[in-house]
Amino acid sequence: KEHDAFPKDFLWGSASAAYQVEGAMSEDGKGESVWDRFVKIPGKTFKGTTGEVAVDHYHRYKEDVRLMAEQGLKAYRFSIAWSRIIPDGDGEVNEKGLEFYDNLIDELLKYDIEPVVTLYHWDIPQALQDKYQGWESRQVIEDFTRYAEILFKRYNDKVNYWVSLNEQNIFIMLGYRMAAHPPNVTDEKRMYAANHIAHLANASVIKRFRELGMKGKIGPSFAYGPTYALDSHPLNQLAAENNEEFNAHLWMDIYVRGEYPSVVWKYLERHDLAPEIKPGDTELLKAGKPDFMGLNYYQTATVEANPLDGVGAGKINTTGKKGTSEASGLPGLYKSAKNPFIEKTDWDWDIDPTGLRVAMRRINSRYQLPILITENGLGAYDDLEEDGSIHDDYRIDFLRNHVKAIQEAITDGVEVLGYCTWSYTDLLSWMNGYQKRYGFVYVDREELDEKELKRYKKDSYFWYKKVIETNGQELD
Ligand code: GCO
Repeated sequence: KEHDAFPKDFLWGSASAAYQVEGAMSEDGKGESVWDRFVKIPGKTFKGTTGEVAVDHYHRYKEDVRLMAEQGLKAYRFSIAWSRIIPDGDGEVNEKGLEFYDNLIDELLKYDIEPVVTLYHWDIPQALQDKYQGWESRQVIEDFTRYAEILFKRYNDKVNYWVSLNEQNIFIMLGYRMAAHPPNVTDEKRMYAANHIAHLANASVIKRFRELGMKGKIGPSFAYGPTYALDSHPLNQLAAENNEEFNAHLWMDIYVRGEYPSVVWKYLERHDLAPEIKPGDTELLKAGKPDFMGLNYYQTATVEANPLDGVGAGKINTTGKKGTSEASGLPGLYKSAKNPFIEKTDWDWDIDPTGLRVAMRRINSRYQLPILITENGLGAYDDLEEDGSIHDDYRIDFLRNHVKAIQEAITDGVEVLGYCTWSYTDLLSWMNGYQKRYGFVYVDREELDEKELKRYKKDSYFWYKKVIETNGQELD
């Protein structure tokens, strides 16, 4: 046999995030989040799009779950909005907010769909940003842990898979280095300080999970794509090593071992960028070891050497135009390069299924943890035909090749718990508005005036249905 089969209880899933789907921005007592505020700054999102209505999942969750059930979906990953549960972040609990997630979870369980619950998908309450600068204050560790504990206690009987922080690397780098996410900062020192505190908060929540004797499993979702060197020039190979240290090990080593990778730590010290380590920090970090590594995989990175006076962080393109992305890097360490062997998406992202296999093997051999693929998918323009069909064969190709790569990684000996595609329905792409579509289910936002937001099944919906039915045997 050329390949191992997918495990019997493999979680064929799909994913979303509160801000990107729910809408109902200030309904039922929800507080303001940093994203509700940030999108009002001109130029930050494509044509100023906001999540005020999003795809109105808050009111249409039953319809969405019914579509999942019809498809045979085994798992649905979604995030809980902190500002629905505790509107000001550290005060009164909002029972109405909890009720929404009670209902969503019960609806999923009714159809035997495993809920995978993300505690934090980038939407910290604005009140905590105003009060103490959010992730920059150690007070957030206690407040985030209290919030998590409320959810742990409420859903221990119903939820088996928990995600702590979603893509800490992304919200930290885009928030504090590139000013492309809240809190709209470009300051390396503040970035590493906030990142350290986010690590402590992540560990604290996992430690509390253990103390409470929770029955499920918990881990972070990490945005990882392996790095390739542009070519075999030793300095370019070194740049690839640097990129892995600064963009992957800096997070995953701390999650799993509670320790900064030495290359990064020495660099931070030399450049006066090191965060303050207080007594007890290392113990806390070591007590936060996850049960699995959640992997969000979209693309690989290709890099080459970057001189000391070379390119820096670069800019993020929210114009919706292809080909306007520029090189970015860290001076003296690495800079991005164009990989001549790899095709691109409509948004200039590399399409590289082999990179997923490499990612899984690297995580497996460096950390020896099972992997839950918490995101993978293709953002593209889709066309709704007159008869209500959407022929997204490019998405089917993309997903098929990635599922094959997972099967190959399983054959290589990697333990994989499941695969959540990004995303279930079309949703708001944080910076790219609604034109960048990821879903199995098309949402017609043209009808927004009438608040129609009608759902249509794409061809990929039916393709994935068959994949699930055959437990990954039939991919064509
Ligand atoms: C986008 C992004 C997101 C992320 C997700 C990360 O286009 O905005 O691709 O949808 O993938 O939120 O966890």
